[in-house]
Amino acid sequence: MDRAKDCERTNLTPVQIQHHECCDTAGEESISGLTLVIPVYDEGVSFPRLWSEINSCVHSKFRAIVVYDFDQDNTLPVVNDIVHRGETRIRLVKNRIRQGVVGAILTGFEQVERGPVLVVMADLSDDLTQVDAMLALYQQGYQIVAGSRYMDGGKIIGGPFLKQGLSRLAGLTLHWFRRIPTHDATNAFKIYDREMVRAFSIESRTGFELNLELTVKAFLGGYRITEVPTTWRERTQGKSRFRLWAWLPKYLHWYFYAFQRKRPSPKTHARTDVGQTRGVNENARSL
Ligand SMILES: Nc1nc2c(ncn2[C@@H]2O[C@H](COP(=O)(O)OP(=O)(O)OP(=O)(O)O)[C@@H](O)[C@H]2O)c(=O)[nH]1
Ligand SMILES: [Mg+2]
Repeated sequence: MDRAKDCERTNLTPVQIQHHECCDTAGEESISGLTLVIPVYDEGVSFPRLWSEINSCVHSKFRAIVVYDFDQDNTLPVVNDIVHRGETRIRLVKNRIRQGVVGAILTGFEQVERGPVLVVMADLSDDLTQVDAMLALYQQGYQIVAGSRYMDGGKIIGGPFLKQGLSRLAGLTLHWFRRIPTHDATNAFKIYDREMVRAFSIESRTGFELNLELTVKAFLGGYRITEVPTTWRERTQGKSRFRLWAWLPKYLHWYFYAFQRKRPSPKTHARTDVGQTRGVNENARSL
């Protein structure tokens, strides 16, 4: 399945599109534009197709920050090649927090002053056809817009049975029994409001439980969360670095953490860039 083909576009080629739509330079802070944070670990084979899908599917103004851990990573020459061909919206940044995907994602967040940040996996798993719709919801005032595999219209193609089963179970039970406003709290593919993330003291250190931590803290803090249906597909190239058994206790920690009392309190929750949300959640506080 090639998502680039799914995305309706004009008859521009990706290269033409880059020049046609380009507005931000990657080196500048974008106040309102979307920033894609893409952690990579040897994704050189997948990256050209990822970039082509981004160009075909994302019609909104964006810039991309690709975060790598080590200088020999085979994604680097591929991204450098894209840059040398004149692309100004993409930037390579070395993980400066801690080896591993959490440090990489947080390094990406650090590059952004404010506005929407979308975490995108480089393994072609995420549904880029939904990015514009997700951004539209962010602009309506949601601080998390989750890609959701487990709501009506969402889908999973492939992937290990046990991992998907646990993730579905967690997402659905958090929605049904805790009323978290997404069916897919564990999904990495989410837009986060940068200022909201800054209000949290992040405890995840190594694994993808970071997604659950951020969602649970946002929920408990009274931030606005919504979701759009997305299709997730298993990677066909490269190697998964997901460590189910090592990370499971951390997932469980954040799962049960969600059942504590909500603690909204002042100040942190009003998005100052969206008139309609200004003043909402005035009782929120940092978690
Ligand atoms: N910088 C950095 N990126 C990483 C690291 N581990 C994984 N990534 C990237 O994070 C994204 C997701 O990694 P995967 O290993 O596929 O993990 P996953 O998507 O949760 O797991 P699967 O469902 O098995 O595919 C990919 O873009 C990886 O290249 C890491 O240690 N450092
Ligand atoms: Mg993956």
